[in-house]
Amino acid sequence: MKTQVAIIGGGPAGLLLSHLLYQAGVDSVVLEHRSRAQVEARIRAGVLEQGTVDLLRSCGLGERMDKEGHLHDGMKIAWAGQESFFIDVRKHLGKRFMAYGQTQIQEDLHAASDARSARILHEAMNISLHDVDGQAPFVTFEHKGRAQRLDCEFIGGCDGFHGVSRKSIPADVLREFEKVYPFGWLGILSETPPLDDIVYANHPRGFALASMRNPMLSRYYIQVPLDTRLEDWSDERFWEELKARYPKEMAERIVTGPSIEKSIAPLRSYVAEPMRHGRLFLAGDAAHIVPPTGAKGLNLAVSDVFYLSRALASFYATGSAELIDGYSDMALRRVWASVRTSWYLTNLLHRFPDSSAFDQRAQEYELEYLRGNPSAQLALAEQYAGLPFEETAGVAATKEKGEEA
Ligand code: RFL
Ligand code: PHB
Repeated sequence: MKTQVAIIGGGPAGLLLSHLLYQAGVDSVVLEHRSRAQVEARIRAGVLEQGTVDLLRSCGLGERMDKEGHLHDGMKIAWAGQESFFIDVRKHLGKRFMAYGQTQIQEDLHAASDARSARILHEAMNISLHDVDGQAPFVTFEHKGRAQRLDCEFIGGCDGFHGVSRKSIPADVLREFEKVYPFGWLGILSETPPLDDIVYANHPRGFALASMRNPMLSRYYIQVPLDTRLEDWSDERFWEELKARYPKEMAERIVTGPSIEKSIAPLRSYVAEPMRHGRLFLAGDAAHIVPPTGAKGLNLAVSDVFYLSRALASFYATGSAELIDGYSDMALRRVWASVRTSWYLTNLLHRFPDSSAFDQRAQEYELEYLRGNPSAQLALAEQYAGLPFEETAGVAATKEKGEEA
């Protein structure tokens, strides 16, 4: 087989990359090692930044999101015994968020790939990347019991944190930055009406989060120790613990019901630099992981893929490698901004098992400062909203010209 861009991983990053490249007239093949049903069954992200929403709309993937998604203006923070406060992103920045599940985005991406008969090979096993730093990279794998080879000009490594792409970059080239947190999140999905807002809670019993997918689907999380076993958490126990972590009037408004999904995710910050080696480009969780506290992971995957598709499209249209050469630095600027925000919110909102009385007081005063200080709220709103996508010199100049005219 032959293509211009081989894409490893058919999650949101890989499929969106293939979609955007198609719209720019660039051919790609996606290799995904799981089945389509397994990929669609993942329950993960739910909060989309305005930049992500705008991009999905502009590339024709916004129709169902606009019908089924729920727009909201910011997030609330509550902590023990105190009034909650609202970080009003819409008021400060004119930006909004969309509650729309990653599961639905994945379905939308599959539907769009079906409509253009995209080449997506599910259950492609033992994928291996070759000559990524040469002129003619290729990928070998097994599909339906047959050994296959895919020749290509570029490789998009979109195969998540545990994929093979990042591991194909030599150890003396790759720099890794990592922080592992001493707790995880136990999350449930329940067919019950959610609270009106996304509410992050800091409580002596641990962090909690109330979120939503639609008016009859709620998503809740609680901080748990790393050795927590799912089977020890009945729905009843979950609801009781969740409510105990919210102020009384909020707890009373939480509508409980049977869970339709329950899972535990450990929390980690990780960044790999650079995000490019030769003709291999990493995007999404393959290059970086953030703790879910800032709801940034999927949004970063989308901005990486936007930058990468634009760079590859520009290369094929003009022969210029300028954007390709700038990809890693440009993507990493946005990545580190979100990594920092997620780390800050994780520190602000969780109870750390080894924190001292000093750490605890400092955290409480940080919350107090945020609650009473509009400038601090504006700064947090800017970070929570995510940085705007960077324009390229060419695009900016054309826009300026248009504005002058
Ligand atoms: P994915 O989704 O992991 O997809 C990678 C794909 O690659 C495949 N793969 C391979 N294919 C071929 N060969 C191999 N060797 C392969 N190894 C892996 C996998 O099967 C998979 O299909 O990465 P991608 O596309 O970069 O997307 C990233 C997002 O999934 C992730 O960042 C978000 O889910 C993070 N996240 C959130 N992000 C947000 O922006 N907003 C949120 O509200 C939000 N909430 C969350 C989250 C992640 C969570 N968990 C479970 C970690 C909440 C949670 C609980
Ligand atoms: C979610 O709805 O799954 C969600 C919301 C906010 C976060 C993380 C996850 O910070």
